[in-house]
Amino acid sequence: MTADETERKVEIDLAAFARDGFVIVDDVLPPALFKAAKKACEEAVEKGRKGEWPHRRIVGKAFPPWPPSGPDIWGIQHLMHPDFNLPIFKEIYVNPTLLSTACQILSLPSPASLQLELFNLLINPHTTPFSLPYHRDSIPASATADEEAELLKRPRTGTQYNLALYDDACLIVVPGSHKRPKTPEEAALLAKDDKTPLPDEIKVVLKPNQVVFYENDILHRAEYTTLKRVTLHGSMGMEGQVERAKMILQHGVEYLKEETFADGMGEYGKTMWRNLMQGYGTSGSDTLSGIHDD
Ligand SMILES: O=C(O)CCC(=O)C(=O)O
Repeated sequence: MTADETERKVEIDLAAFARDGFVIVDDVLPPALFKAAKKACEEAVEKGRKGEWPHRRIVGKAFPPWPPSGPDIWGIQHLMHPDFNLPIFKEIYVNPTLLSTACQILSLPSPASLQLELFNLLINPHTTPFSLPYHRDSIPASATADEEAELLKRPRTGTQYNLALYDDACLIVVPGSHKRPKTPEEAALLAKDDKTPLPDEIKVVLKPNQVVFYENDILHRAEYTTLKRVTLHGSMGMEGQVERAKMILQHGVEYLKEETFADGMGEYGKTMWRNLMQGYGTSGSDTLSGIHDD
């Protein structure tokens, strides 16, 4: 039996996901893999902090592209890059609990209908607290309420998650805001200060080895203190999402196109990689995407 046939059955609360825009799942990685993930992340963080790895989220900038250097870092990009030399991240990416949760959210019969996407690490800045403004990942802050309402009707094409290896309370969301435009009160508050607390916002509090899957167009922000944070951040799409595939593969990700990329990722991983490459190779589509290429 291969690793990807040993699917852990986690029934997520889909009604809560639809209502709130996020869902938390416990005990994601088996104990040995969880331990190994922490060790690999220590190495990853060291490479990132020392500047031995150039693909980093730089403090002071919320969204890509990030400059090559800056005062501090809040994330490390492209964990599955062969030059990063930590192949365990590929094993984690195809963890059965993560894949089966994504399938339930996307109403897919099996991980063979998923598209491989990106895998990054979110960490605490070590000297310079930082925060992200309120945003929706695929709708500009400048959109009017009518534009937001229209864009929020698009069918879901993928999903994303934060998998905490240590306690994490950085992500802040307004539950239910993935289904509606900003209220006039929210719009007025954010026009004055895009990092201001909004009514009904909550901190998404994760214990080690808990994952939150969330709608990328939920109104969300984040606050990063210097308290330890080591949280894996991944996304997966639906097979055939050509625009998502193109957005992912457009800049600086030649490594993903290598024939051998999915070696060691099991049958599902290989299929997910092929789905991504087929999507990328397809020209022209009116499919709507819905992610920034983070
Ligand atoms: O740090 C987080 O949990 C949120 C990150 C985020 O909002 C983003 O990358 O768009």
